[in-house]
Amino acid sequence: LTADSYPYVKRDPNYKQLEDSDIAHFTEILGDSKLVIQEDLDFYNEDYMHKYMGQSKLVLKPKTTQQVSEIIKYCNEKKLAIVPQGGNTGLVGGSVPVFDEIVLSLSSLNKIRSFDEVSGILKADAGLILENADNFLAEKGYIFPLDLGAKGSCHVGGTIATNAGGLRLLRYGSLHGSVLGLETVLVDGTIVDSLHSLRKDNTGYDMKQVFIGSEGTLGVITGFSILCPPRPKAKNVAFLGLESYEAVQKTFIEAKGQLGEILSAFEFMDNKSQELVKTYNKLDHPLEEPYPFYVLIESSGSNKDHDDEKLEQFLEDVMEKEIVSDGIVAQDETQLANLWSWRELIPEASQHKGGVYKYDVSLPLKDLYDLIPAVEEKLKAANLVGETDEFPVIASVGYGHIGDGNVHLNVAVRRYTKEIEKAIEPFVYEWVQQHHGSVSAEHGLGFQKKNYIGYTKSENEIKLIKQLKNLYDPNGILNPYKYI
Ligand code: FAD
Ligand code: S2G
Ligand code: ZN
Repeated sequence: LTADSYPYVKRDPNYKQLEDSDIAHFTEILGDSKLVIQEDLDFYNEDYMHKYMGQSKLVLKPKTTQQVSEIIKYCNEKKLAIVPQGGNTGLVGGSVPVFDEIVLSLSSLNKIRSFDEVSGILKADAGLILENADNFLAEKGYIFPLDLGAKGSCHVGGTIATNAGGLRLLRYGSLHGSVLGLETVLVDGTIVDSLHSLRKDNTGYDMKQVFIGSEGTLGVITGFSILCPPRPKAKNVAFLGLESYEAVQKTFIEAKGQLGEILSAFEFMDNKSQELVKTYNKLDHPLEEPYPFYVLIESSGSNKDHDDEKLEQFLEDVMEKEIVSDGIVAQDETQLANLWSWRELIPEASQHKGGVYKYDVSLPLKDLYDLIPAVEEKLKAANLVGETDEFPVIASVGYGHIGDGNVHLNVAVRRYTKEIEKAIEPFVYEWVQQHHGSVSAEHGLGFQKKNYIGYTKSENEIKLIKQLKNLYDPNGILNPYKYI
């Protein structure tokens, strides 16, 4: 989708058009023309799903917080619109320009600032890549309290800006709990250093919380302080086959009851999502028989023998009770990674034949999977689903984080068409609203869901959010056309 195909959005004439004098000023602030990029901007203009394409003519890559401050202050005074950008792996079109907004990339602001080996508190620049943060912590015997399939590219700052949930929220909780402090730059250039190292601090409003999940609309996150847990010494992964979504829920209850404190992930996948991965990675599936549903369970603890025994007992029990039909336990690191890949590759596999319509929703666990057949039916009724190229839709698949009540519906397509969008939206949002869910569990609102917050938030909540946005960004230069 490029700007002229956005029927409901027009470029706001109040935003200044970029001029040479602006670029000269930015070059002076950055002191290095390599940090001022005007060529080959497709990577920065296009989102991960190749669904949104902006037309920015300028990418700035500040290396210090001070440079971020001077850039933003200038842009605010001149009314030049900006998109703060991390690893550009966001999935709602929030990280790319809609029109010609300047891209403020944090990729050059990526240093580790300090690590306290006793408390496990890490302080670093926002542009630190998630995997680099976790690798650094691994050498110290600690783990980053967040993991997601984009870890090799996404920035920690970006995960905080989107309040990403990920594969281990069940064990380590949300970033609202693990982030202890932020360094942020406001539109007037003010640098707010609240990089505290305190687990408890009840002195006044907890201001960092408004930036967590603000998606670049309130200020730019330039640094973070986060509490990291000790790295588990023992990790196990079991991959199970089940006959029904009912059985998935029963297995979840048993896993919580029998694995308790060592349970670190509980992911479910439907059969069609595994079919997509099989076509994509051309490998045999870990389980011989096909099952309607699969569950990946990860345990993480401090004593391998203790954990092995607990997991074995749990598996025997759920098989005996015929809740689970089949299952294997990873025998080594390689097999553990391989089993995870059958869950982590679903996003890529969903879009590799053309594109994907993604819906990341929270629902009451009992209704969680019903959304998928409901959407599939709508698409079939519109005669859009089929095996051959004449049909744009390949399959609707469901998978996600059972422990968080969060399902990912991915409609894998051969091409994006208006008919598909009309069949799915606003049907999917109305369905989620009727079932008292959230239309965005963890990916945020961005550009894709800008008009749908009302399906989850009340008018008064939206009013408060708008008041906050006007207070922090009165000229609306931060990530315009998105969020609400
Ligand atoms: P970007 O995509 O660059 O930006 C995302 C948003 O944050 C934009 O609105 C941007 O303006 C803003 N932003 C970025 N950096 C800053 C900053 N420093 N200050 C202020 N605003 C900023 N998400 C989940 O929650 N759970 C998952 O399990 C998950 N799995 C994923 C798997 C794959 C394969 C992929 C591609 C994505 C996945 N995601 C998941 C999406 C996830 O939200 C993003 O990958 C990540 O959180 C965004 O980080 P980023 O650095 O790429 O930010
Ligand atoms: C996940 C990200 C990708 C997707 O895999 O858990 O959050 O397909 C998702 O939505
Ligand atoms: Zn997810």
